[in-house]
Amino acid sequence: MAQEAGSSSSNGCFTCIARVFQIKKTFYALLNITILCGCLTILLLRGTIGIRNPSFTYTLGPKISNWDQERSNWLNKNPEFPNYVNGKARVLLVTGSPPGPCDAPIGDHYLLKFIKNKIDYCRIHGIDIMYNMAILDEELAGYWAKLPLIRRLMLSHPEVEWIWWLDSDAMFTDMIFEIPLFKYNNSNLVVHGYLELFNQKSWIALNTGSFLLRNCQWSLDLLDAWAQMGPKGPIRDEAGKVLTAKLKGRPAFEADDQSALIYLLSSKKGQWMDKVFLENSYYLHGYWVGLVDRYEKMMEKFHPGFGDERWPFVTHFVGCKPCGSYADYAIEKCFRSMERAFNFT
Ligand SMILES: [Mn+2]
Repeated sequence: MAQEAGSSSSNGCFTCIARVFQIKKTFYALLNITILCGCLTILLLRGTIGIRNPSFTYTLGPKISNWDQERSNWLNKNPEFPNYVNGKARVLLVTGSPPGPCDAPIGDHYLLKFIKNKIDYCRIHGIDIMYNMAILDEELAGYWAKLPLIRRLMLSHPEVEWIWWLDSDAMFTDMIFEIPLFKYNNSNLVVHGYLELFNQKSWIALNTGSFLLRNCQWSLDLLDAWAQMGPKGPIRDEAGKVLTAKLKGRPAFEADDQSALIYLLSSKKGQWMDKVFLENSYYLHGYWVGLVDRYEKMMEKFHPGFGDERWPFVTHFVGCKPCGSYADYAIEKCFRSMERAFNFT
């Protein structure tokens, strides 16, 4: 006891210093935790309120650079899911509409007719079909939504050789015609378009309402490059100004996926165009104005199976926005024409 008491008193000062040291250590530890918490809070807030460093480029997802090899490995390991069945490439038709109801009930009625028409065509021709209503990326809403969707489908379906995007406002008007896929053995993107207009940088040189994209690394790279103008807000608004300035005939509005693709392909021709097939020998996309009024004449002279001006493969109601409350054309004319196309088929 005495020993202990003595020791305690003789070491009093040392205990004091040790205690102060201990308090300091605790203080610094707490300070560290506070700073760490502060940093985490700032990071979280940045994410929540969406502050972005403009020097960061937008990404559709983690960078993938060896997809061709990975996909080929997968196909070798899963022979029950081949990308070619009886010599025919496996095609997945992808379409979609917003998750909510249309502004008017008649819009939903026509969306139903459009999807019925697509299901019929796909069933007859052995094509897989996928209808998307989910929002996959808040940044890429509206007409940009197809990009993250296509990317995701490519990665989750290595057995699919071609993804075929078809707008919800497009319908098959030739149920017999088949896409001549053999023509595209050396291409990765097939889109309805005209080289002459493309060389003039016309904003209607090609149409992204209907296009085929091969499931490969090239396509993932294209989607990444293509998506750069998509994020909504200042990026999309500013990009819209660039596109209107650079593309012939383009009205002033925010960046859209079609203009962005034309701009990307024409400004980097050497990088992309050797794998792009501009198709116009049949209507992969057919502009409805000028087609719907000729159906009777077509029926007099021709029959389905041509896919071209004699019997258009796809009739696309560009500008009609069946699900929205405004349209470029009188909405009455749109719905009347859709009904005609539906019955023509
Ligand atoms: Mn469309």
